[in-house]
Amino acid sequence: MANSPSFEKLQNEITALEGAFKDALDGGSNAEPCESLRIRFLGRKGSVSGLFKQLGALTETERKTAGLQINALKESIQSALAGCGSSENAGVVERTFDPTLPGDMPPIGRYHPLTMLLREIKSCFRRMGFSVADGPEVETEYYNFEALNIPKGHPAREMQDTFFISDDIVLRTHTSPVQIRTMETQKPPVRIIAPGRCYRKDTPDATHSPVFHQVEGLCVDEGITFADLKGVILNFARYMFGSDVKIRFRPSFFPFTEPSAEYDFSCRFCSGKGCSVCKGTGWVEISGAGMVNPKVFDYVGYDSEKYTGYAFGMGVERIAMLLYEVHDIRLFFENDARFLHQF
Ligand code: FA5
Repeated sequence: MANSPSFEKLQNEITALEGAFKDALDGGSNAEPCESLRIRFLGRKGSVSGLFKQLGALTETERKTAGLQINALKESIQSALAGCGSSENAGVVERTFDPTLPGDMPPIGRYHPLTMLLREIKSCFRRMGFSVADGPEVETEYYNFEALNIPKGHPAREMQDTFFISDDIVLRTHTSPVQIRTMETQKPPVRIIAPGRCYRKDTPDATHSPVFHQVEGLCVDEGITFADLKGVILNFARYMFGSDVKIRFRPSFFPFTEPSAEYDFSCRFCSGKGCSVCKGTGWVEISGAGMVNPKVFDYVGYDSEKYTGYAFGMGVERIAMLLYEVHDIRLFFENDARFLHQF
């Protein structure tokens, strides 16, 4: 026998009420206080009670079926609201855990751009047969100055404004002391780089920081010439910046090299036209360099008649500025995550 229209209508209302309760429960930020839900659905004049009132219009069989359905719905609403209001959230329906939602990703760290660059530099020089040496950042005056042919009172000490820890202990002003420490413990041939932090009382500006990094290079053997130095630096420049980069050597002075030079790389920002990074010159100073002064060989007991060598000390931040197109060295040390996350 076909169901009566009242039964069909009631069936639709039961289904609709089920949906309405589920929506009210999943209300997100608009979550309704549970007391209000209880009144709305289970109260004396609430929706469930409204369904029960319609049973009188049905046949006996229909009434049995629909009565069971409404009771089942009432129980499921009651159990969903059970315990609601007893939590600290003052009556808001407690959210159920949904394992299908994507999780909250914790912020992920990354390597500092200078760390990545130092790795690249080491990799480049390893390929050219250099090994990596290390030395202390808190250094004696002997290694930082004396053994590099910079005796007390020598004007060259003024070239590097020094942080003194005590009379004869300093924060190293350059990585050159590692040259001495290496030669003291190793016989030629020597071919090392020594990356590390250096400290100077330089006033911070766009290209100077009181803490910065250098990569020292030292190569000593029989028959080493300035041409070997130029070849290695050109190779390094091309590895880092591609075949278009230009390098230039300018005469300079360091007490521990003779002859001495400084070398520059062409400015990538302005392609050599002149800008604030290269201070209008088209070139960025990268490093001091030269042939190891025989007097330094005397300090470490190398035979300066037999051996020659070259050395260089590059500023790592200057290379990073050129490579990553960063206009101000201070950005590398401010640890602003917005800056660091770009690399
Ligand atoms: C020296 O420190 C020598 N020891 C380099 C050297 C090694 C010469 C071996 C010969 C043989 P200088 O003071 O010029 O040289 O510094 C070398 C490089 O370090 C500079 O070219 C620059 O790139 C970088 N540098 C120096 N001071 C700072 C600073 N305050 N901030 C950032 N980079 C700096």
